[in-house]
Amino acid sequence: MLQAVIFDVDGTLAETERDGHRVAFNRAFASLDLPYHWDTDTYIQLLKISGGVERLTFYLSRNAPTLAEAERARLAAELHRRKNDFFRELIAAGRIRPRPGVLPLFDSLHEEGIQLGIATTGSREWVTLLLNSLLGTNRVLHLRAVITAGDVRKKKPAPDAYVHALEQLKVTAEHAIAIEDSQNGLLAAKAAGLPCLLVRSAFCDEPDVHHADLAVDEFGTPEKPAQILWNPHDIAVDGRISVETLRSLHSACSAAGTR
Ligand code: XBP
Ligand code: MG
Repeated sequence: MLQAVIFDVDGTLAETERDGHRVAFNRAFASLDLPYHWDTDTYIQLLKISGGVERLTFYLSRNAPTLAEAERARLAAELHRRKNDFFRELIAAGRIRPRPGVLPLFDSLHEEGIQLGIATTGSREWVTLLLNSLLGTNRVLHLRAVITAGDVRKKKPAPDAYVHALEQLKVTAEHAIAIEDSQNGLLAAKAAGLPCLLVRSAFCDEPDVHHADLAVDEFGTPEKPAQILWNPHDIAVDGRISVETLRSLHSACSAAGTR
């Protein structure tokens, strides 16, 4: 029986990479008068690297090769701190909105008594503010687990965030589903033994949707029904991802022994 659903944050709850992080990284570069700018194509490739600090360190190693390692680490940390300041400003300005259809699903899951959790590679420095902005304080109170980058040793695609979320929810992987938007997230959920719904995000480069147990382009609304990208269990998706969709997906995965 489905007992818990664990949501990813970036790209899943909201298009934060498109509307937030990339904009904030570029503002951080400008604030230090650095000659760097991450356009969409560059950022989509850099998103293959989990973690903002790791992304910056990689980029600086390629674009500022003469920097000593210690100086590169200091600059990456300073840029990441500034990025998070700018990202929090964007959140406070209401520039980050929930993906269409995600809040009705969140509410239905809670009404059905299914536990709700968060597993993100993002930093708690902004996750708490973003969750309150996207979900509202009442829905945040329904969250029984919020795992962020600082709570785990290894970031996605390692399974750590999902393993930790299951522990906090006191649920085993057999009784839960993960909802993700990207290749790294999908691999992390599968490595933790979870069936995974992929709601592909705007900045997600061609993920191998075939790792997902069900993949759609959006959560779906009456105005913009969900389009199926991959459906190996032949789950009925009537234009949107509902509690019934997730229960059917969970049952099919349990029956097929796929997790
Ligand atoms: C996505 C990430 C994060 C964000 C940036 O996390 O990889 O690194 O891109 O956040 P998820 P930070 O999809 O797992 O929510 O700068 O705080 O790392
Ligand atoms: Mg994500």
